[in-house]
Amino acid sequence: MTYEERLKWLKETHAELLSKKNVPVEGNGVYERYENPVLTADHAPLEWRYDLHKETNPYLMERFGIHATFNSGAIKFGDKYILLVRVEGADRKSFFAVAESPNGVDNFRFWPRPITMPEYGDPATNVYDMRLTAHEDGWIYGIFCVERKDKDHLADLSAAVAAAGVARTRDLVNWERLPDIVSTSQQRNVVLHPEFVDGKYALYTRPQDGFIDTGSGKGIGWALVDSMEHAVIGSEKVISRRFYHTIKECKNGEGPHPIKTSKGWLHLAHGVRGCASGLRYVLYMYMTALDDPTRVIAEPAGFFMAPEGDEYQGDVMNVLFSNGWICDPDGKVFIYYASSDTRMHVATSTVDRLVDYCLNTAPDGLRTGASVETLNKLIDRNQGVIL
Ligand code: M1P
Repeated sequence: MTYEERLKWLKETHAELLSKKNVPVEGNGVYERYENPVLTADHAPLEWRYDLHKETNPYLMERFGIHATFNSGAIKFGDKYILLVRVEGADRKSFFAVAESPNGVDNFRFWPRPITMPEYGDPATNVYDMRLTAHEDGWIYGIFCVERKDKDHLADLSAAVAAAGVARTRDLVNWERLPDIVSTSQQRNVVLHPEFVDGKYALYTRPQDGFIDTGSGKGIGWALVDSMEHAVIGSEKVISRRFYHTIKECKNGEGPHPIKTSKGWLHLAHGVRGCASGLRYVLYMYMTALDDPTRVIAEPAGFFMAPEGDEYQGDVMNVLFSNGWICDPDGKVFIYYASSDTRMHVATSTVDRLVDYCLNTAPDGLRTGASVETLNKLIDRNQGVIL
């Protein structure tokens, strides 16, 4: 192709991808997955990827490779559905960028530039997985993982340290960076609860012994801090515990901040278990009490969503991960999830259906006999119903 032909082809295929209509697919009654991913690396603007000057780029080659668009925070901003996307370049570095859609399920378009996130302390090697919280103090906070080289193990090129970075904004363009959260352990998947609790900011935490291993960290924790300007995690209470032979045997982590409902706080989280092909990441749900957000009142057994079809494949196989959802005033819930650290998808449900799922799905009995007992109760109940 000539330069001109290539440019025409690039513009047409990009425009076609961005305006592709998305449709729901009927499923298990709890939620509907949508047919197409809502964001892929190919959605990145052409101006980010190409030098569009024929004199300096006669072959119209990509000059900045975008590899993946995944693990996105989400928020309704005005009437727009916003994803705060983890964009990963071919160089393995992640950065944040905003994409907006008029309807939450298709036509996502990136804002012209990525976010220039101010540094705090030792500049980060990588930043990712931002959770957005419009807090009742009036700010929109973003908490994200900050990865730095582990300077105590310089010879080990994979040794890194994870901390929770904090920034706040009012417009999603200009960000005020606040000090990283101080914690005695490494932290990832830290999420800010939207309301004050006992006059303090409340954090969902995920203490971990190393950069990858949660080790002695027993699950998703909860900590109250006096200020987000100098957040210091003191004591952590484990609220969603890991268990042997469950979908969260190895690790878990809070997803987006929970949704407040009349029956309790609705939580979305990820659980990780090991298998012969590596780690398997799935999504699960639980609910906590309105008068005490640390008290679990329901937790359905097993996964809420697990990879299906093409979702299994990508940069890191067998992974579903969610750090963003949006609840509309009419109770419709847009669940944004990434598959295999590669692309973003959406599934929709309602607050009523998700609460019903949590309150009426049996918990994990933690042994096979208990599962069979649960199944038999359902079969008994259905006796006499003709299909
Ligand atoms: O590769 C799967 C996920 O691994 C990490 O999640 P966790 O800390 O729970 O193990 C993160 O790096 C996440 O971004 C990634 O999707």
